[in-house]
This record gives sequence, structure tokens and C-alpha cells, in this order.
Amino acid sequence: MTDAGAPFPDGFVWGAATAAYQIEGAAQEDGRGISIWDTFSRTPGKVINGDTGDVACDHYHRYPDDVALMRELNLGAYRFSIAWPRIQPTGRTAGSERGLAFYDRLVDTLLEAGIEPWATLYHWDLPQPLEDDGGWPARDTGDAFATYADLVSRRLGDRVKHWITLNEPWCSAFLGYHLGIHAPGKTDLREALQASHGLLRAHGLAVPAIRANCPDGQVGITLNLTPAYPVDPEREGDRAAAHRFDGYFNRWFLDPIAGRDYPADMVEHYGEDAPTVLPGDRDAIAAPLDFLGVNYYAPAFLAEGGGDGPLGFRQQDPPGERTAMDWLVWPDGLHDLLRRLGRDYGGTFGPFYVTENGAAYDDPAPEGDRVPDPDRIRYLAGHLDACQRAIAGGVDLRGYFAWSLLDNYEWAFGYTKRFGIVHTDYETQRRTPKDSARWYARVAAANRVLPPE
Ligand code: IFM
Repeated sequence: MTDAGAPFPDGFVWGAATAAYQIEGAAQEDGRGISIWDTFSRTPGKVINGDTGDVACDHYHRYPDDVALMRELNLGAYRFSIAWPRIQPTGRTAGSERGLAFYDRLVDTLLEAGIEPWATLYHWDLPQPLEDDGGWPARDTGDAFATYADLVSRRLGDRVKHWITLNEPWCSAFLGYHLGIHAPGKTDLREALQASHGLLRAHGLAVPAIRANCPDGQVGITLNLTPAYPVDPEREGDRAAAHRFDGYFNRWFLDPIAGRDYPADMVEHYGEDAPTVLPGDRDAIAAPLDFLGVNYYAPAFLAEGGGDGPLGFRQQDPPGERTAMDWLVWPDGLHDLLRRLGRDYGGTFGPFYVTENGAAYDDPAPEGDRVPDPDRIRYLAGHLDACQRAIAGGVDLRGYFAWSLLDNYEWAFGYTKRFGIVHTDYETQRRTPKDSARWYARVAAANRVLPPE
């Protein structure tokens, strides 16, 4: 890209995102309870190198410097998550003063720096005692989540005006309870489907609690959405495979939130494994929202037949550039996804925000104060251009959060994958803005995509 892109709409939000377990560290401090990720990361063989989030980026202690860095990078908003086990160590206790006080300090520091706090209530760190009592498949967990949402929004609702109930419930349900590669590491489709319902119900119960405490706030949910393409659009079987993948990954969450119930084709496909839905659940899940958070990383190309899962299709992506996660780089996927959301759900969800987008690369170690990461700049520029095209096509997209502010704990990959626009040295905790961070700072200031320097 050699020319600057067209300006984004006035007021477009430029942010970066993180999550508590991935950056905070201080796992044993100030009365924090144990989460399912503390347990899972200590289970042999589950996380590369046995890495845990015990120290991570030590953000719990270094947040003032991190916020100062965000300011240097011209960020208008910072999306972070609140660690449920810091607020309620067992998931059921009264609010912990020390836990709440940490988020008070973080929010106040952000506001003093002129950065809008966007709080996610659940980014995968379920208090272990709640998992021991049945986890997300159990209805009690949803009730407990509503209490937790009430506690946190009561405390922070005077200052935090953007709330995200859940981050990527597909991952919590299917990676956690079916594929076993995230905490709690279960491998049962039926449980995963019940967990997905438990998560959506929890979301629906939390929305009115947040609204009651923060009437002038905006409440949404963040979904990881994956546009599904048939390998051969002419082949009926490939089109059907893509439709089923879309049902499994996207419609399963979008439709009930939009008040359309679970997609009938998927309920039929799951048969006896489909979740138990009690009277009142559907309405609760369809609580009106102020925005939809969209996380996009890569698309999926599907072909008929094969596949080792219960869904009956094969993912068969075309050759192309890949990130260090081995994910296909496909900016058009973000454009297509946003256009489709605008077309199929636009009237229901109100505006969209890209709440995560970014890429892991094997960046070089810092040399002095520089980390050249041209691949990441190209990735971000391509995806921002896709956003711009979607907006030009009429999609109400109001902001973009780069994933992630810092290199951090990438779940089952431990510290081996670096998604940050800022490099983290895990020995010294030194932060070094990569070239992508400096470029992104200029983009945010200019409110348009710029060529790399
Ligand atoms: O690191 C994760 C994040 O926690 C949720 N969305 C995807 C990111 C990259 O895998």
C-alpha cells in the first residue's frame, strides 16, 4: 500500500485489547481465587512448556506504565477483562474489596489518561469452585454470573460506560468442553452444547443487571465469528458444509441473541445432544443490546465429507500466507463478515465494533528500542482496509481494537506466540513498542490507514 486510505467516520474508536489471565499475573495476590485456567495450565501436557499466567506481563503491578504507553500510542479506548476470581474468589462470595480496588485504580488511571475503558466481564477465567459444581453447563453458574455482573457494574458503572458480557462463548463452550484444548479440558459435545446455552443465558441475565447499575452505558457481547466459504461454490455438498459450519460457529450464537432462537438446522443436526432450554431462557438470551463485538482472525473453507468431528465436513483452506498460528491471512473475510452481519443482523444489534483482530508472528528480539514487524503492519493495514470497505458499503462499524496491546499468555500455546503490537520481555518485563505499534499510533491519530514508514 502506498497511499493513505480514506478517513474513517468521525468518532471512530481506535483501541487495543487484552484479557486478565493473559497479562495480569499476581495470581496469588490480594485474595484472588483459583480459576479453571490456573488448574488447566498446571495439568501436565495441556499448555506448551507448562506455562501459566502466574506472572504473565505483571500488568497487575505495572498498569500505570502500561496506561502511559497506551497514551503514547494514541489509543482512545482500552478493552480489558475483569478476573472473576479476583472479585469473587469462589464465584459466590461477596465482592472482594481488594479485587474491586484494583479495577478502580486501573479505570481511574485510564480516564486520567483520556482513554475510554471497555470492560469485558468474562474472558475465560471461571472460578474453579463453580467448575467443580458443574461449570457452564450448570444453570447455577449463569445465576452466579448475573450476581458477579451486578457487583462489578455497581462498583464501576459510574466510570465504565462500555460493557462486554462474554468474550467468545464459542471458545468457552467448544474448546473448553468438547475439543478439550482449553480449560476445563472436557471432551463431550453434549456438555459443550449445554455450556453454550449456559453461557448465553448467563449473558442474557447479566445485561439487565448492568443496565440497572449503568443506565447511560452501552452493553454488548463479543463473538468470534468465522466466515465460512465453500471450497467449490459450484458444488452443492461444499455449500452445505459451509452452511453447517456457519451454523456451528456463527448462527448458533448470533441467532438466539438476535431473538431468533437456535438455528433449526443445527438443533436437528445435534439431535439428542441439543441443549435443554427452559421457559424464559429464550427471552433472557435475547435481551436487547447496544452493540455487537466482532472478533475476526481467519476464515474457513469447507468441503463435503470427511472431517473427524461430528459435523460431517472437512476444512480445506486454499494455499496462502499464514501467521505464526498457522492461520490464513484473509482480510476479505473481515469485509465479507461485516457486510453479512450488516445485512442479516444490522437492524437487531445496532452498531458493530471489531473488538479483536491481529496476528502472531515470530518477531525478532528488540534491537535497542526497535522491533521490526512488517508482516503485522501489513496484516493490520489489510484488515483495516477491509473495515473501511465495509463502512463504505453501508455497515455501521464504529471502532477497532487491535489484539493485542502486549505480547502475552496465548492460552494452550503459553508464551510461544506473540500477538502484541508491543513486545514483552518476560525476563525483565521491559515493553518495546514494535514498528506496528508506532504505525498504529499514527493511524489512530490520522483516523485513516497509512502506508508503513
Ligand atoms: O488470545 C486470544 C484471545 O484471548 C481471544 N481471541 C483470540 C486471541 C488469539 O488467539
